[in-house]
Amino acid sequence: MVARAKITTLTEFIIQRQSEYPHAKGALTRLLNDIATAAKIVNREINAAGLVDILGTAGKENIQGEAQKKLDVFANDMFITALKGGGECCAIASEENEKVISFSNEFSEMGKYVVAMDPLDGSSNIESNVSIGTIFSIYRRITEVGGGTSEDLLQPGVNLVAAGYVIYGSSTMLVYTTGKGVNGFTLDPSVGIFCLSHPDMQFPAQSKIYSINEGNYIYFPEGVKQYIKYCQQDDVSTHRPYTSRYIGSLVADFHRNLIKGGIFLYPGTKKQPDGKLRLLYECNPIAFLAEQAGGKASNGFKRIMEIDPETLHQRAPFFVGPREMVEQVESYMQQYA
Ligand code: P6P
Repeated sequence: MVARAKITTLTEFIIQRQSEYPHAKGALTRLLNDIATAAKIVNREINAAGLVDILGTAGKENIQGEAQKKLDVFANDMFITALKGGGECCAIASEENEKVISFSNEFSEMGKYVVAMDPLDGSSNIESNVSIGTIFSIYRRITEVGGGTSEDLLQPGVNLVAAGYVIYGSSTMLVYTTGKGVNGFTLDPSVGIFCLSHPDMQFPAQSKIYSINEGNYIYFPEGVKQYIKYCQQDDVSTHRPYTSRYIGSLVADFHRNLIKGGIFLYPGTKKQPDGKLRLLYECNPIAFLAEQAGGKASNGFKRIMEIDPETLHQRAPFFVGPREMVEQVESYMQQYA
């Protein structure tokens, strides 16, 4: 009889880890499970999306008889519904909503947490079947009573309680941290359970990938241009020239870099001085994961997680990956500032 390796499910893992937080009463556990539940529903729709296109008339109306929703709106609705129904979250900031979504029903007002999320990042890639993702981050609320407000959400990344992403790719994975390392769970679609598949994720010791949209080269700051030249120099002792890899989907690019080793860069440009990525629900959660995996995240001059957000959707130049690679970019940015 071949002994079957013990599978640790996401729920078991969260509960096991909850015991490490003496003050925890299970609320964060339930909140993380609410997010995982919504992710499974979104995953099912994403996998079916292509079929709707291929089969034409199929999916003309979804099971509720509603017109097929755009996937990112569908994903947004799913996460909002799950978080509102779970009672642990009193407000959400979403890439899809201009203002804070405050839950002022008596059930959710008691929620101790708020969530900043990008429900379906990179959704423009869905028709080309490129991996896309959900990015989430969790803060403790600051206000005492009532539905959450923007005050609860406009917190620096250093205040994060938890952060993670779901990548909808060749397999669907949920990767998250609560500040005690990074762990990855792969969805077994046959039973709808996330199983621990990547314990204690760390950037590899040697990294040789750089990810940047070089189509914007002429608009990059000089420090970034110099760094790209550095990546392309021939120096065996530092594994250069590096390999260039860019998917154009933040979660997919970051996940590959975390597994294989590499830096992701989305700098500010002459056209967009603060870059494209949003501090609250793209940069901060990815930065938290990167730091917990032994890496670093910077805007070129300052630790991303120490930036005090002023508005919900503010952008930030973003350099994230192994510590030494990010520090190399920072040195060029500061030298050519
Ligand atoms: P560009 C996707 O639209 C996204 O928000 C991120 O997922 C991705 O990293 C970035 O934009 C890609 O932007 O300008 O290179 O197409």
